[in-house]
Amino acid sequence: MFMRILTFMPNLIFRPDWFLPENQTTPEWVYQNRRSFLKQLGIAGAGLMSAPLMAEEKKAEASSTSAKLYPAKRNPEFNPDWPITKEEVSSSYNNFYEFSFSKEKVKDLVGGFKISPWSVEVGGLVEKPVKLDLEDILKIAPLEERVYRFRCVEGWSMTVPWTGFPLSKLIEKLKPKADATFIRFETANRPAEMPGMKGERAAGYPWPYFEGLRMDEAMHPLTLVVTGIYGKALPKQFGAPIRIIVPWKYGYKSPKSIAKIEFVDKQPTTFWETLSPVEYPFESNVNPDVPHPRWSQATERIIDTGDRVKTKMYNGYGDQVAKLYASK
Ligand SMILES: Nc1nc2c(c(=O)[nH]1)N[C@H]1C(S)=C(S)[C@@H](COP(=O)(O)O)O[C@H]1N2
Ligand SMILES: [Mo]
Repeated sequence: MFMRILTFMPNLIFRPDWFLPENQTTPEWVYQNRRSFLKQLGIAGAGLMSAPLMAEEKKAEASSTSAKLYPAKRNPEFNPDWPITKEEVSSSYNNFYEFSFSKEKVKDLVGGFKISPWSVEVGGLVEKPVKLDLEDILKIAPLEERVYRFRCVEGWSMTVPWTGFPLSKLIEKLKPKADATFIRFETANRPAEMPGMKGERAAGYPWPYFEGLRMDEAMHPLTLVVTGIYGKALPKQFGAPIRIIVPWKYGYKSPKSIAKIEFVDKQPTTFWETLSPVEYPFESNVNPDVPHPRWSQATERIIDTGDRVKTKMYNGYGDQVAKLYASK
């Protein structure tokens, strides 16, 4: 009986059919509360559930899910020979222009950004457009921890333990159509919560942040959906609650706080490419031999030690990804 009510609730309409039944994930006390609430009102009909109650329930589900998920087991297969960058340093040196143009300030400006509840809208060339709640996404595949190197186009780098799962697992669930050759991501567009989107300088940027990948790049086993770092849920400055990580490309190809995913049949434009196609082309694989028009890419600075080291082709992931670009 109760499950029948659930299926009629408006915010569950978009839940995909592969989503687990609600009662496998909702703490028992939430059920008890909801039942007695209905009893109090003397109703058991469809469509009468109050919105605030649903929001509370989502919050409870989100926090209980999060507590169970982290830390995830580290996958030893992905462990470059570099020391992990100190968390204090990487979490206070963030490119997230929606909040600030200054890397040191981002962490202090994310407080008003609401990351729960969170959903991702999926559309374009896909069998069935859906709106996925974060909790649904977290059930697609087991989370694992992978230590990856990360190289920003500005010439700095870090090595961090991300928690997530291969983007390919999500794409398989979404069933893009055969003519989908690219995937496009869009970051949440919330100027009221993102102070960096306001002001004169911000007005020159094509918000919201958007990025894209070829479908074979998106399906590559190194490409991750990331929801955590350093053994816990992503802090907001790292792109909470869900971002993409593509370790062989410059950092801007790893969009944060994803709100939209679209499958398309033409190479999409990107935020940085729109601003300067010569400096930030669509492909943007890490390559020490191709200088940025304004600086060399031959070396990089490790953000916590300050050491300057040689940049590696494909950021050190050539053995895994060079074949994607072999025809060139
Ligand atoms: N939405 C959004 N995503 C973004 C950015 C941004 O400004 N907005 N900056 C990019 C750049 S340039 C880099 S280097 C990385 C930084 O990620 P980190 O703060 O987790 O190190 O995020 C990328 N993703
Ligand atoms: Mo970057």
